[in-house]
Amino acid sequence: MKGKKVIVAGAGRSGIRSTELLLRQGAEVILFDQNEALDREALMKEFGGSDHVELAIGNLSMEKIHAADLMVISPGIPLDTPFVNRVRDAEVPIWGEIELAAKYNKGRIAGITGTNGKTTTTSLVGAIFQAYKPDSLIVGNIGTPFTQFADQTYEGQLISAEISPFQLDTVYSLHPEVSALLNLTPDHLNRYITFENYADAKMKIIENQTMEDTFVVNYDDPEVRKRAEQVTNVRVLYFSRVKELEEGVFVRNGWIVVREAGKETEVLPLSEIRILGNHNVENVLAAVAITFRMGVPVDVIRKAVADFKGVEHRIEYVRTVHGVPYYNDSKGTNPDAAIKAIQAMKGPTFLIGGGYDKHNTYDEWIEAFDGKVKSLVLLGETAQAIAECAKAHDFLQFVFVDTLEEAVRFCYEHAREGDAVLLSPACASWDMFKDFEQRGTLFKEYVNQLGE
Ligand code: UMA
Repeated sequence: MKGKKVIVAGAGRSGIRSTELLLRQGAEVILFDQNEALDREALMKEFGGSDHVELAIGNLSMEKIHAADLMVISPGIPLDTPFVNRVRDAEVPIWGEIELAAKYNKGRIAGITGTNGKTTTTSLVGAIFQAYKPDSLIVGNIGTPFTQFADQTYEGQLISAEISPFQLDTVYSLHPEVSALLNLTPDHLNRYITFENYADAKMKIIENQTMEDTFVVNYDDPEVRKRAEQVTNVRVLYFSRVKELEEGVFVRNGWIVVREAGKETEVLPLSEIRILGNHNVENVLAAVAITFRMGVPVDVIRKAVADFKGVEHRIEYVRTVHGVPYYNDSKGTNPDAAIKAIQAMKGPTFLIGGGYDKHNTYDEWIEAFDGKVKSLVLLGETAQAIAECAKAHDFLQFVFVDTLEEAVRFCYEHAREGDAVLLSPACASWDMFKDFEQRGTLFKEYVNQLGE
């Protein structure tokens, strides 16, 4: 990279870490962001006033595009954005942030994708790795860009990486030793238009794998299994929550069992798992399959799984006020994830939903309410569309609010002892918040401010 001119598109987490990596490698960087409101001074401070980085905010000139050797793009920037088309037309190569990381990585990657459960599984795999080798890394869509560490990794280092489809769109040389596809249901259709395009993006995770490598696959998900059956370049290792498999990882008599080449290993009883719901059993099965295949000893896997308490913003218990428990499931950013959360609720629930419009449909989510939702508190861009859908399903107990704080207050005033309050929006957060983490953190703040 020495002396190369690189445009980094997007000055969020990925862009900043990519810029730092490129500077370490001797490149000249133009950091470009379309948001005119960005604080230039604060941004430059990130790079210690380096002379090798220049900011381009708002607009990227053709002159700069033509002078560039490469553009590294952040995952949140759609690939059909006009400036990206101009870069492509100028025949400047476009790498995603993960591609840049993959070029420098020396470690052994477990790459995890899927519509839901990615973050929990990536965290759990990372926790198991770290219990085995403390300097193992947890990176990717989970919030820590891979570029932050990629050029400092060493041979044999274990890396648990959550990879989103946006990231997979722009990788060419990523080569996980073990990849995993947890499940596939429609999501991000505003960007992919069809489910097929979205599924194709996810399948890119195995593109560079060989028969030496492993593709861990959810046997119980028909969309995933259908695609895995066509795969010829990599060994497939199935896991199933409901079926005893001839080969693979499954549950028998309340125990997680690995069966390979006629040999069986009992890993741990389900009773030791602390995270709630069937979907989390699937996440544990995936994590067991991944770490077992990567050579982590079974006793280490068992202890790390039993110690794992779950992830922030996933059906996360916040606090009980007046006998009403509050749960933060801000990561319920699509109907399928939100269905898992409502299924995990045991009694009457005040459900806070709505947000950024990803062009999803809400019918299945509303059907999954199953008589448990006492009141649906709606906010954000999709509030009206969800209300229309609710009416079509004869569910009329909804109210509209303007802010998340107002939603919390409404629940506080109306919920009675024995009810629960759940923020699980079934939508992304980008209409009102920076990201789902900010939405979840604010929710917790509002809940923690409620009087006894
Ligand atoms: N920007 C533009 N033009 C655009 C769009 C964005 O200039 O058309 C600029 C914005 O002004 C902003 C920057 O790009 O300054 C944001 O870049 P980004 O959206 O790629 O965000 P990052 O902070 O780099 O975060 C990204 C992931 N975000 C997205 O994929 C949208 C984070 O996943 C990830 O944790 C982080 O990289 C580290 O790898 C978040 C996410 O919501 C959590 N992911 C989606 C999901 O899980 O469903 C895919």
